[in-house]
Amino acid sequence: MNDLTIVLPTINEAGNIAPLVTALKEAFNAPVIVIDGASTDDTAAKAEAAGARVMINEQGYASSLLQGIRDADTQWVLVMDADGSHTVEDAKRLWEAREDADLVVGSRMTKGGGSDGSAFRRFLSRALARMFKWFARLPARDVSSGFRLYRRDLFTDAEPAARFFEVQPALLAHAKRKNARVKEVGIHYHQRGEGRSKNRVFRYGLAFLGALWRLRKG
Ligand SMILES: Nc1nc2c(ncn2[C@@H]2O[C@H](COP(=O)(O)OP(=O)(O)O)[C@@H](O)[C@H]2O)c(=O)[nH]1
Ligand SMILES: [Mg+2]
Repeated sequence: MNDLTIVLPTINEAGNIAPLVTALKEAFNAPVIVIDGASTDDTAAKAEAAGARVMINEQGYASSLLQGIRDADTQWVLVMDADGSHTVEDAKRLWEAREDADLVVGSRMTKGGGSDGSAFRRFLSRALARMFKWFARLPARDVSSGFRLYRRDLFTDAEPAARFFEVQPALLAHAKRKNARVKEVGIHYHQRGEGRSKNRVFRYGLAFLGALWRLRKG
């Protein structure tokens, strides 16, 4: 399976990263790149010891994700969270769904998908999905999911005006502009393992609304 690179954006995931890298290497026999936002714990050392290549990017989540896609040299790039929310089993299901697709979105909101997130987080992601559906008509329902398999050559020129997690709907808009074939596959979103979420509802909520405004009726 040499046409795949796995990209894991991280900040302070020392308690989660090593077993994930090990399990991914075992399951896929593919290079794993950790794009680290200058963790203050030993995420980088643990990732390297487990067999990942580590790159530092302090420009935020969006820049890290795009760097991962650009720096890979394989046909496919799988991006997932490194905190235990996304599982290797679901990663395999995304990989198996790639035929006839340019982008496979791991979705909490299609058949077989679900989430253990707090009721508040579930409400927020559903509200976002609904708003983007009505105002931006993106090609997937779960617009904020960060669990995705990208056909790399369609995304190397993406330059979304995004810094944080709102890069997710912005990349769906890019896929739409490119007439990419988008598939949604049900995944289960688990509570994170160790450590704390970097997501801040107010700050990132505003960023999502800004993205919605830019993508309206796109
Ligand atoms: N490189 C990088 N990774 C990030 C950044 N913010 C979050 N991450 C990683 O992105 C993934 C999702 O972030 P997380 O904090 O769990 O957000 P949540 O899942 O929405 O609560 C995790 O693997 C984080 O370590 C960032 O600014 N830069
Ligand atoms: Mg998380």
